[in-house]
Amino acid sequence: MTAAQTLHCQQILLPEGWASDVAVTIDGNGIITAIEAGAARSAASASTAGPVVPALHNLHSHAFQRAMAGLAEVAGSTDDSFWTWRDMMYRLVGRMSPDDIEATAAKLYSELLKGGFGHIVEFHYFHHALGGVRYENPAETSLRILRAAQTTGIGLTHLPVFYAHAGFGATAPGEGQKPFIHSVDEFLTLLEALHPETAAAGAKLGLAIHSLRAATPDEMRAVLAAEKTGGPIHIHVAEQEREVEDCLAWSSRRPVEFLLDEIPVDSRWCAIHATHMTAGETQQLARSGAVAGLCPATEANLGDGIFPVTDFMSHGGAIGIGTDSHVATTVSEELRLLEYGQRLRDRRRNRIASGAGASVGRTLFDAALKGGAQAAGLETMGIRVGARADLVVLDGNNPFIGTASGDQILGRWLFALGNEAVRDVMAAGRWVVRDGRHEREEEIDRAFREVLRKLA
Ligand code: NGQ
Ligand code: ZN
Repeated sequence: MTAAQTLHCQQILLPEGWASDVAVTIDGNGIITAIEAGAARSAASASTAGPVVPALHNLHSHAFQRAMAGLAEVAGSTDDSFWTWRDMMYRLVGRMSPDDIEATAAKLYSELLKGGFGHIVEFHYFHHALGGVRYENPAETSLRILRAAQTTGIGLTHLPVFYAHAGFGATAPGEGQKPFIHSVDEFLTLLEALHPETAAAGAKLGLAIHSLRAATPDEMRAVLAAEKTGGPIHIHVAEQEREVEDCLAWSSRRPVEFLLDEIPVDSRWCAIHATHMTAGETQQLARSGAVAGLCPATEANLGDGIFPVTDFMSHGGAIGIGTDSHVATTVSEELRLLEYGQRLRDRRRNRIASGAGASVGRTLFDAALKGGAQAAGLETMGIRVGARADLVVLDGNNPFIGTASGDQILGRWLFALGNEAVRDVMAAGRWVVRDGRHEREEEIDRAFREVLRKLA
């Protein structure tokens, strides 16, 4: 609980557009209770140091992978791929303890807040110790994720992941995958145990199926029939061409085609990556109501390919952004790369724009806000009455930001600056980032440094 407060914002991005001289009132629970236009500065308890935009939702994260970010950029052979990276990932971070996972997640979440994210959707599959050895509490590592979110103040949608096999046709998991594996019953027990825990932590609960590789259709149906989260459902799908080939060999259908045929995919769903689709699949996925969960920096880093954003959006498809393996941790980097991928493919400019005269930055930002909130299972989003006060204050002292108005502000931040444009971040009514520093940065760094020393 914090005290109720009223913030005066000289420029602010509201759901209906940019507005000036707006007073935002936030109650002691961090919920916006009033938004008043034409307000005088003197009526507010504080004023912001620059333009205010809503914090975005980060719809895809494997927090523990932040510990190895930047360390896999060494050639193993001339044929390094997603699959060789994955082996390296199992090796480098597969032996992390619950303490290590919590410290790494806290570091990551503090960085994400500084990058302009106010909410994280954690796709959590690291359930057990090395070799698949069970912890005394089956929810141990999930609880560490909840704690890390509370430490940093970021909003959380927790998605425990069902993972059972190495590949199509229920092949046995490799040694490196054993810390991720559940039977259907074990998984449902975990979900059940997490209902009260997530509620107590103020987090949302949903679930994920790791991929069509990791779960059989029967297992997926059993999990979906029994789960009672009411939250979002995420799945990795068609990220790599080899997954498409393997899926075709196994089922004579492509992954997205198979998923949409076999499972009732709707707006509760988020298809992570969905990189490799035919035009027909793109249209069908858009029409299903599912969000496409795009992670542009990781997709570039892993050599995945380019998602058909322009096509997908032209069919009404919803998109959101995630930072996945966390080689990038900022809103600006992800949105910029998302647009640049389309430009590099088309050899044209300004691809993701809602029409002539539309700002690319604004189109990207609005789309990621809407799709991100949907994929996080939140009913409300943006700066409006009833929503959580998750606000980003851009730096009015920065000459680029201070002289810009309206959508130019997003253009400057997303295409020409980066985190130096982000000054203060409020999460649920609390200033967790001030002047580019997280309020608990020192203790978070101390614990994280220990993890890195141990893993080295
Ligand atoms: C993951 N990551 O689960 O962490 C995956 C790699 C897999 C990304 N796809 C492992 N970026 O898909 O099997
Ligand atoms: Zn992922």
